[in-house]
Amino acid sequence: MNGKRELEKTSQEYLIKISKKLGLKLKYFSNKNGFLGIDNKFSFKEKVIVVPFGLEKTVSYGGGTRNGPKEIIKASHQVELYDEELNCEPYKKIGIKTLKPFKINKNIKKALKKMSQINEEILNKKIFPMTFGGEHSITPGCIAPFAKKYKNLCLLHFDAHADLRESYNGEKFSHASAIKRCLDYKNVSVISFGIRNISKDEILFLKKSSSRINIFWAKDKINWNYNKFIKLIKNKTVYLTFDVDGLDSSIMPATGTPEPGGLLWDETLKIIKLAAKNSNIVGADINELSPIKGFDSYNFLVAKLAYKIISYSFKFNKKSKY
Ligand SMILES: [Mn+2]
Repeated sequence: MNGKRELEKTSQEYLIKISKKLGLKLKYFSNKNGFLGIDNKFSFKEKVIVVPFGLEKTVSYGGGTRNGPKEIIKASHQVELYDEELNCEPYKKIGIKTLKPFKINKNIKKALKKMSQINEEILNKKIFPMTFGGEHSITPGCIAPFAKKYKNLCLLHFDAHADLRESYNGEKFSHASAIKRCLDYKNVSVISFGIRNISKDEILFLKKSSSRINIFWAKDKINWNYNKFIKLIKNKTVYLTFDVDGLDSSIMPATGTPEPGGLLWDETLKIIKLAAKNSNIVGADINELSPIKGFDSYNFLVAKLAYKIISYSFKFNKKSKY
């Protein structure tokens, strides 16, 4: 008996050792140097981990997204911690830590694997990952552990582009195929906002997959039916993916492929708030920011957007509300 118990104990220890070895070592910035520049003296148990992942491999027009995470974090130090709409300092209720950047492999498949390992580790701790790209091609890696864990996963997708191409410039994992790669998981569906750039082939795929893809076209935005949106997202497990070119190019020119006719700030917040109130948002990424030297307001917009996404997601969530 004792011998058996002993054996069980050692094999358990062995498994723990192995899983520790397999697991990534998560290293954090001091809170002061991380997202929002939180006072080091403030102690908390984190519910959100910010993941900087500046992958830049497949951009097709302007480059520079690799500098996105660094500039968003820098700009976040100027974001007011008090939220006048929510009447509190959401970070105090939530608890936010920021990972130090990982070395990103030049091979895109290996880089995506690393991204999904990071999120798997975070998800295992029951923590909400907020990832800063980098280009949009990171998203299939980000959602992989969520698609594994949840029976159904709904992507709430903001973008100028449908990103439904099978491949682009010969690359299956291109940023122009980001959503198509996510839909390779059969339990994933998508609701897209702000789309105003789509190819003929993508339209064909869209028609074939209409049960899994719902698009709120930018051209229709004055007439968007928000009740339809609420019905679509009601009680779903949601991962939010935000390509900043979904925003109008007047407020967000700092991106590789800016497009006119996009979302404005208030409209964007309205959609995110409706989603937070009606579903369970479990993780998010913001990508494709390509900082322009001397124009900090665009970096600031993204930093503030990230804080709003986190704040809404917890404030209005039935399980985790504060
Ligand atoms: Mn895009």
